[in-house]
Amino acid sequence: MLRIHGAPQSRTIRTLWMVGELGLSYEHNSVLPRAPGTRTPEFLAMNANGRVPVIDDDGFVLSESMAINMYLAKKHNSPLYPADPKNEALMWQWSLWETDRLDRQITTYANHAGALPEAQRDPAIAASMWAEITAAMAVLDGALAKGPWLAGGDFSVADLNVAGALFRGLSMDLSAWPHVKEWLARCWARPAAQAARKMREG
Ligand SMILES: N[C@@H](CCC(=O)N[C@@H](CS)C(=O)NCC(=O)O)C(=O)O
Repeated sequence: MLRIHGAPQSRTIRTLWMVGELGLSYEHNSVLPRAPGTRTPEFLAMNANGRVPVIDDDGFVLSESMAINMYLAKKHNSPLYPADPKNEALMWQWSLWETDRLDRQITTYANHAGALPEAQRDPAIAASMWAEITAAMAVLDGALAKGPWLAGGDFSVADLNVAGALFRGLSMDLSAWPHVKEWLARCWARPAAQAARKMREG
């Protein structure tokens, strides 16, 4: 049995989207980031970083949301896992790019622009993160101007991983990046994405 650890209000939304695409059944430990449940010896034995998501797939334990999605799609022979080596490499490229250029920047920006208690917010940190985010969004927009999907002719794990990470973009003004805006809407219109979003937002 596949067991998913992590609440949908975390990066686990990416995993929940993927299992929806694959039609997998799973058990869900909907633990929030930094909750006591992520600090137990049992949890830390699965992920010494104490972070979510983590999966336990019949005893095979894996963390890192991007790696989890690649693993699940490949294991289940999903067409979402690019068959062509070049498209597979593009899936890696975009997933690693997102992790490097956007992932932590988005979270840090969201914290310092509003999520943290006011006294803990630092406008300078928010501004520097926003500068990195806008630069990365311009890169993504340029790539999507050349074609509708990031790795080949169809929606794939590359799109799911990057669009999943851009969840907050759904409630942002993306008019400066029209190709990202349209692509993000296409990705999140998928039934599995909608189901994952419903789990997050209720
Ligand atoms: N690169 C990791 C990041 C995981 C991560 O930072 N998860 C956050 C929740 S979205 C977390 O568990 N944070 C707990 C903490 O900071 O202690 C991934 O993509 O899975």
